[in-house]
Amino acid sequence: MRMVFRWYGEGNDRIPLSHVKQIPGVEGIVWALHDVEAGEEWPMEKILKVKEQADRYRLHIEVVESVNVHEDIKLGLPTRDRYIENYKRTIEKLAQVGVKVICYNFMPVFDWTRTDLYKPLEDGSTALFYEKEKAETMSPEDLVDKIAGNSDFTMPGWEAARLKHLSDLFQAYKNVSEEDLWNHLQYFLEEIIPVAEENDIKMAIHPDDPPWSIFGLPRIITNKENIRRLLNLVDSPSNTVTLCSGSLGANPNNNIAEMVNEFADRIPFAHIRNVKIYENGDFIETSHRTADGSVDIYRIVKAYHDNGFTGYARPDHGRHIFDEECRPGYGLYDRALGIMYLWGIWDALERAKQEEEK
Ligand SMILES: [Mn+2]
Repeated sequence: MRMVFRWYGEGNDRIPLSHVKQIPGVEGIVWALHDVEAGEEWPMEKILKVKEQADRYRLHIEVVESVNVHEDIKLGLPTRDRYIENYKRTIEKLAQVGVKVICYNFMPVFDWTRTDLYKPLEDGSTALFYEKEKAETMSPEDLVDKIAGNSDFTMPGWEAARLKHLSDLFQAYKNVSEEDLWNHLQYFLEEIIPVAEENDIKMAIHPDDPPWSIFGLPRIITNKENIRRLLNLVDSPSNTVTLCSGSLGANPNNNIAEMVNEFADRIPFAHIRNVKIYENGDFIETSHRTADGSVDIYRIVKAYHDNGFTGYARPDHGRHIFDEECRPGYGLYDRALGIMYLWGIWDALERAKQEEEK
C-alpha cells in the first residue's frame, strides 16, 4: 500500500507540503490543475510547476485526481471529439512527468453531493452530511448555493464555471438514460484507453457519490455489478477503478471488501473512509475507525492486504477537528489520523504474516 495525500496546490490549499511530508508513510501528493476547465488540455508549464513544488519535499506526483470529463462527452454530443482529443494530449503530457494513475468520474453535472458541509458530530467536530429528505426535496440551484456559495474554499467538482449553465445542463440530460450514459462512457473509453495503455497510465474511474441517482440524473458507477460492467466495456489493464469505500459505503448493500477481492488487479488507487448510515437513509462522514461508522474499514484493509495490494491509497475525507479552518472534508488533522489508523491495521496484518512465515 503506497500512501498518498490529496493536495489542492500552492495558494489553493492551506496545508503546506512541509506538513504533508510529516505524516508517516506519505510518499506523494494526489493533485490536479484546479484552474483548468474541464475539456481543456493541461498546459505543460503548469504541470511542471506542481512537479517542482512536490520535488522540493521529495513527494511524487504519480496520482492525478481528477482530469475532469467535459459534459459534452457525458452527454454524447458531436462536440465531444474535440474534448476527447484534449484529454488524450493531457494523458500523454502527464505520462511524461511520471504520472501513473489518472482518477476521473462520469457523474452528470454534479460531482459528490452533500446537503451540509459542517454538520456537528457528538464530539464537537463537524463533517460532511447527506440528509436524504433534503436532497430529495431541495432544488439543484439551492444545492449549488449551499455547496459552492457557502464556502471560502473552492470545492472540487463544484467549480463555478461548471455550474454556470445549470438549467441548460439539466435540460440537456433530460433525454439521457442510464443506458445512454453507459454508451457515452464506452465511446470515451474506447478512445482514451489505447492512449493510456501506450503511456503506461491507468485510468481509474471514481464511483458515484452518493451511489444513486440525484435530481433524476442518471448515475451508473454505483455497485459491484456495474463496476464489473465498466471493467468489461474495454477489457484492458488501463481501464480501472478508484475504489472509494466512502462513496460506495453510503449504500449498506455494497460490500466493499468483496469488491476488493473481485477487482483487486484493476484497483490501482484506493480511497478509504468511513461513513455512518442512519436508518432514514441519511449519512455522515465519520472518523476512519471501524467502530465509529457503518463501513468495516478493517475488513477492507484486510482484503487489500490479502490481495497483496501494491497500489496507491489515500484517506478520502476527514472531519473538521481541533478547530482547523480547512476545505470541507480536506483538513490536515483528521486525514492524518485516518492515515495512522490505516497504517495501524496494515502493519499489524503485515507483521502477523511475517511471524506466521517464520
Ligand atoms: Mn473518494
